[in-house]
Amino acid sequence: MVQPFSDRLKYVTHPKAQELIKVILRKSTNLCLSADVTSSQQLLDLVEKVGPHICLLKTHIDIVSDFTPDLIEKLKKLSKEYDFLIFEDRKFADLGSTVQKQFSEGVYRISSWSDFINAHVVVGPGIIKGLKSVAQDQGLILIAQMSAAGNLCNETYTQEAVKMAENDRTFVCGFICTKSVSDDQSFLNFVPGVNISSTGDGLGQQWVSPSEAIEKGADVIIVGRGIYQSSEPAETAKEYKEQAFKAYLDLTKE
Ligand code: S5P
Repeated sequence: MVQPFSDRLKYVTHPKAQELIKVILRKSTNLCLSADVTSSQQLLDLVEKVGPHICLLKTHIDIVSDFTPDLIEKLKKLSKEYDFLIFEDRKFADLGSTVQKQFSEGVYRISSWSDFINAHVVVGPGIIKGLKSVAQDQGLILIAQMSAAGNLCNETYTQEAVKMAENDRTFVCGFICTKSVSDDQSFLNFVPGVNISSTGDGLGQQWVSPSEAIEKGADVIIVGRGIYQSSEPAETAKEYKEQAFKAYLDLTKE
């Protein structure tokens, strides 16, 4: 049974997840924009337009060809102005000792600016320990399922991901999944693979509608091309926001 966001605040313990729910309630949106564009200006222009409609901005910072640390400062400023959090979709997937460096060092210094990060669980719990050892105040999202056709996250894999999350509630705050993977109301479900006008991209991605994603257990829907490839990204984001939030309200209504 899905609980209203206001009730979820009683169960969700991670401070970043609590912060996210408060943003969702303040702005009446559970939409995350996946801003997969490849130049700083495109990214800033997109966020300027879509910022008012989202609770969360998801970045792939390593696809921005002209990245400089100044971009992060500008994104942080926009996140304050428009009231959203930032999730760097780095999908860490290596040994604890390697991810420590990937998370905190290198060009991107992800630990210095992200609110949320994610990781694959194929490596085992050492990855969680490694990331946690250099985290500042981030929430970790474990990839329990994937939206791509033919992916290898079977039920056993998914349940192992859930167990790893249960073993570290001070750091893990939710899952990337295609449907609800746990009855535990303290974890948030972030569901990618959402698009209103198409069901696939010919490269394995599988899309469902915002309401289907919510009915399957999404707390937050993640939308990329559906928004940034639109000729009117702000209008389109508003449409996704309204469809997803209405579906959530319908589902949680007494
Ligand atoms: O299983 C997944 C996990 C993720 S994080 N499937 C996904 O599509 N993603 C990400 O969500 C993917 O890397 C991309 O950034 C976004 C989906 O973009 P869209 O254009 O397909 O909506």
